[in-house]
Amino acid sequence: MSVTLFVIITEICGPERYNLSLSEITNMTSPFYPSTYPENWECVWFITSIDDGFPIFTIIDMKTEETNDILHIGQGYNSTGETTLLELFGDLGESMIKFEIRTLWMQFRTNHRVGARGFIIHMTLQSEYGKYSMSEMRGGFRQVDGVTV
Ligand SMILES: [Ca+2]
Repeated sequence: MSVTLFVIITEICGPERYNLSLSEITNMTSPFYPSTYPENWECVWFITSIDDGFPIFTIIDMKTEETNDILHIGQGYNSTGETTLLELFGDLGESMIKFEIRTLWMQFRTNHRVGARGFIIHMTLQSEYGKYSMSEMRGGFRQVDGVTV
């Protein structure tokens, strides 16, 4: 006797595509936030700027397992390692990240066992690059290239 399980990934990860504009703030969260995200999971999202501006992400809250459950942010539409700009994980305070790049991908990948509540991020565009001053980030964070934190 066999049992088949059906999992609808898009419902758990939320929308796959987000359009950022100058006039709106878009909320993005990890699956089930603020409840624990699933283990051995992967979500991929694509972010496009529909107005002429620069993406700004404000991390309102983030807690993931250090070094194992990682939010990757990269340039363009191809979520591969060589386009990665940032890897975020751990316990981050409220932090702001600004990009000079108009199209971004995000991937949240978790491993087995230890989980946490995940993250909530406000995303929007600003008309001028460098308009805001940045807060300090704590927790785990690796910067690759071309991003101001
Ligand atoms: Ca984990």
